[in-house]
Amino acid sequence: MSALEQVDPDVAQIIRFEEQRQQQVLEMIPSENYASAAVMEAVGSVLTNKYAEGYPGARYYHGNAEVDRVEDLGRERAKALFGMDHANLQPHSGAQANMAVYLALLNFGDTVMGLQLDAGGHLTHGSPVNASGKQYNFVPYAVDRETHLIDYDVMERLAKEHQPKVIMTGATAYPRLWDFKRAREIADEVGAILIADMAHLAGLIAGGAHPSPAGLAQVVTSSTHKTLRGPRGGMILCDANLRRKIDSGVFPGSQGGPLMHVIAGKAVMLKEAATEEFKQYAHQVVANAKTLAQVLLDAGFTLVSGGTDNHLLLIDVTKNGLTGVEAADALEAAAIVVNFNSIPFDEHGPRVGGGIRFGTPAITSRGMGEAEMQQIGEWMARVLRDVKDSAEHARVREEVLALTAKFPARGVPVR
Ligand code: DSN
Repeated sequence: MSALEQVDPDVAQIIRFEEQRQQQVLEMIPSENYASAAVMEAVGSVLTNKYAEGYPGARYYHGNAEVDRVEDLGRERAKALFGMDHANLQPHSGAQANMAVYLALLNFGDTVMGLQLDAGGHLTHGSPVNASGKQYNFVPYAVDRETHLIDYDVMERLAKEHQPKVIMTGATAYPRLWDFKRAREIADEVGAILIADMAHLAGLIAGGAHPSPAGLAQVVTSSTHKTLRGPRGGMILCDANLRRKIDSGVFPGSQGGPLMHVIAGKAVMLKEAATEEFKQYAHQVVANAKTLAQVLLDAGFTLVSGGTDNHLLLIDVTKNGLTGVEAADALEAAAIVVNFNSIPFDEHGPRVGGGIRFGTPAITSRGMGEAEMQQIGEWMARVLRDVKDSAEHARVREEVLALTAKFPARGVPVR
């Protein structure tokens, strides 16, 4: 019996059930993935016991020789992997990373540009319900109504009109490539700093499957658990001249003691992400998403932007007479887990959504390829044909479980 089972059988049982769920379903929320057993071992280590406010070599506590080494190792790996001058691995999440960067670079009330929420932007890119939208004057840019692509001419016009101090690029629900070069040119024209929030793309960028913002964005923020497959957390990379400001925006600006066990997990993830195997995974994620897009287009679905260049897809389910919630509920009954999501110019609120968002990172981590994508696209079509046909959902579920049994989920213990 494990220590956890002995001390707290209730929590132990919940974890066992969640292990089973993660093994059984097709996990297709594009921001989720399977961290490796090595990453989880580091995160579950005694490093959780250590207070280490400050940075390596300049802490406010003693006894930090070992945690200094692990944070330095991780920072060096992050700089090498992403080709940036400086790395800060302390943000507790991607959202914390963004807020720390704003604090470092802006005064309250300053103007910032970010992608509008229903066009795929993140809450911390200026949503009025988020502290970012309350503390700073965000001017949103959107996507083109027809193509659903970011219109850089509009971004340029808005930048000239509003003179932002910072332009935020990156998204949570944008299925196409970012043109960081063009964004930097626009930022330079108005004297703004360019930030790339690469949370969704970090693994693709590390593996060479999406253009890198390095050398273009002066600051890059990210979470570490999406395509990058690390522990849940955040990080910031920046040019050398911004190092002091960015570090102080994190600590003491917006965080206290760093989570050293999670930083150790990030260091492990950064080693894994520098391997040839990771490059193959990153390219396979994109190839799988493109195959899935084609199957769904052939089945008559309407995809936001008409397809994908990265790891994620959005179906406009209003074209099928559905809301995002109805579609996501039906798919979950068939063990296909996606999330409901706003789509560009959505008329539903964000708690309902006119679309579903899904992607291929986690299923690619299990070793699935294009043959499985063909099958998954057909299952999705069968489920969405009639979201009330629970007998059909149950049939698809059985087929899904037969498939997932053949592809062990990375890092999930089989008991
Ligand atoms: N909630 C994350 C996502 O799912 O994309 C972004 O922080």
